Parts: sequence; structure tokens; C-alpha cells
Amino acid sequence: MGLLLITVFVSVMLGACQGQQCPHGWTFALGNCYRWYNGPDRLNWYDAQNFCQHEASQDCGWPCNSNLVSIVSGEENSFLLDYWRTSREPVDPSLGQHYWIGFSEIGLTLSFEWSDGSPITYNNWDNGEPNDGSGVQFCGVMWKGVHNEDIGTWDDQPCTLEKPFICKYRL
Ligand SMILES: [Ca+2]
Repeated sequence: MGLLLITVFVSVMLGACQGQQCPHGWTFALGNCYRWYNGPDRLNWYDAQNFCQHEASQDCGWPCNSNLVSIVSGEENSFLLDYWRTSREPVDPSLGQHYWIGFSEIGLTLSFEWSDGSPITYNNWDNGEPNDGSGVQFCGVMWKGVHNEDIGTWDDQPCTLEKPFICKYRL
């Protein structure tokens, strides 16, 4: 009986991350779990990445290897744009103009790489980006566009700005 209970417990714990079900508050798509953080959760890029790796990872009850979201295909970019559009708070359209993605050039290579180690298979930089404006833009965002038209292109911005963010882990 004890062994059965242990087996069930381990199965449930594993299933929380490895089954086809994401924890409460997370959304399943493309084999991954995603969660949007906004409002009081606005953080600079470094703290957002740290949040995804630690606080957010606790949701699944298992080390889920959650990181700031990586985007490896146009399909994933489209999903995320839609997820962002339907998740953000509509109270102030000037807020939520951008959210952090896990693409940055703060690592040892000094070139853009995904914080979760995903290979660079896709990009959706806006025209003229990344432009490293004022020499201080090392972290990537997805943005809505000048007129909030939800274009979902990417921009590099100063990593110290506080923004909403999306965490992701592979099921
Ligand atoms: Ca820029």
C-alpha cells in the first residue's frame, strides 16, 4: 500500500510537469506551458528571468526549468501575440505596450541568445531593430506597435525597465 501511494505521488508530481496539463494559471500550447505576469509583477529583465526560474517554477511542484519565454517559430510568435492580447489588463491601453521575452545579449557571447537555451531558429525584429538605442538596449521585448495595432514584432530595450513578462517551460 505504501509503495502504491509513493508511486501515485511520484506520478502526480511528474505529471504536473510532464503530462499534457499545465498548472493552474498556466496555458498549454505547442507542447509548452506559458504564464503571463502583469500588474505588481512588472519587473526588470533580470528579475523577471529570476522570477521565472524560481517563484514561477514552484507552481508545478517540480523543477520545471521555467524561463522567460523563448520564441522559436512564427507559430509560437502568433500564439504569444494572441495570448498577450487576451491576457493583459484593458484598464490602461498605454500600459502593457511591451513585455519581456527571453532574448538578450547579456550573456558571455554578447550576442542575442535565449535564456532557456533554445536555438535561434526564428526572429521577428521590427524594422531597424535591434538598434541598441543609446548603447544601452540589450534585452528583447514583443511590442504592440505605435498605434497599439498588435503587430507582435520585437525591439531591444534597456534591461532595467520594469515590464510585464511571460514565463515558459517545456512539458
Ligand atoms: Ca531598440
